[in-house]
Amino acid sequence: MDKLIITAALVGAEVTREDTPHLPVTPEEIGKDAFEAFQAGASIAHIHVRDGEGKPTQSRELYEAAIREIRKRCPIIIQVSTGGAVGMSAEERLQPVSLRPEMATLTTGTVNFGEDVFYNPPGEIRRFADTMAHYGVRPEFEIFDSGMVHTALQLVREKRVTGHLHFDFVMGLPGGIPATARHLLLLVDQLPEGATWTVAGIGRHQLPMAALAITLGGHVRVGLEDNLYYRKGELATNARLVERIRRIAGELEREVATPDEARQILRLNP
Ligand code: KMH
Ligand code: ZN
Repeated sequence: MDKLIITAALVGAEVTREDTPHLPVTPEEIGKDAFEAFQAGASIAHIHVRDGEGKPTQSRELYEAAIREIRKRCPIIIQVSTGGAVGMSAEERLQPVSLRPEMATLTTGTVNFGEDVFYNPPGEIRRFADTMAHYGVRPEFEIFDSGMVHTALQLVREKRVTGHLHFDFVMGLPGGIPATARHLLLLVDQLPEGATWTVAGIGRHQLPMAALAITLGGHVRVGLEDNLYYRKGELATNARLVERIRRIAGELEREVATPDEARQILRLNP
């Protein structure tokens, strides 16, 4: 089994400072949280950025600033969001890709997102894939429901995505695929030989889905983007969520990957 890649989803687009005082919002705060997550065992930082009022934005400049703050502190793999927030245009969402980060997310379908719709029609999905290929950025497929795996593999057949394939299963979002062992196996069974996968359980599903992924040979995403609580009634920090996964992995005798080891597992360019 490969060493375990822990992704820290530090900030997201939906959670606010009113929800938790631990949410990093400024580029400097994002840099510090990425460093603490790295120290706790994370090898990938999945980032969004916020404007001066704490609202989600896909501003290239703010991503550049956040990436600079992370880079000066640690060698963690930086994965920018192209999901942004619901309602943003493709143009807006694609802005950080031109910074040529090592990775970016690529959602391969439309999904109800709570009471909203996270809109990803086929033509835009192709455009996202082509833009990432153009800038040499490795996509991580964001899979919110099972048909999205099929669409991701269609991009591979069309040679829009080449090289190693890595999937993130976002499970337990209202409107998306439920967070159960059965649904996870359904997703994993659809993957081609050699592909890697990680699980992002939403809310209270984060911990049990992470434990399943560790034992099944997958990878784990945790962080405040997906879950605010360490346990019922107790707010989490990004570092504590990562640290707990490292501890559980240790008990299960699964070693945790450094960023460079994660680069090898994901066949990212050195
Ligand atoms: N904020 C969601 C609408 C991603 O980062 O690529 C989309 C999202 C996925 O968070
Ligand atoms: Zn995200």
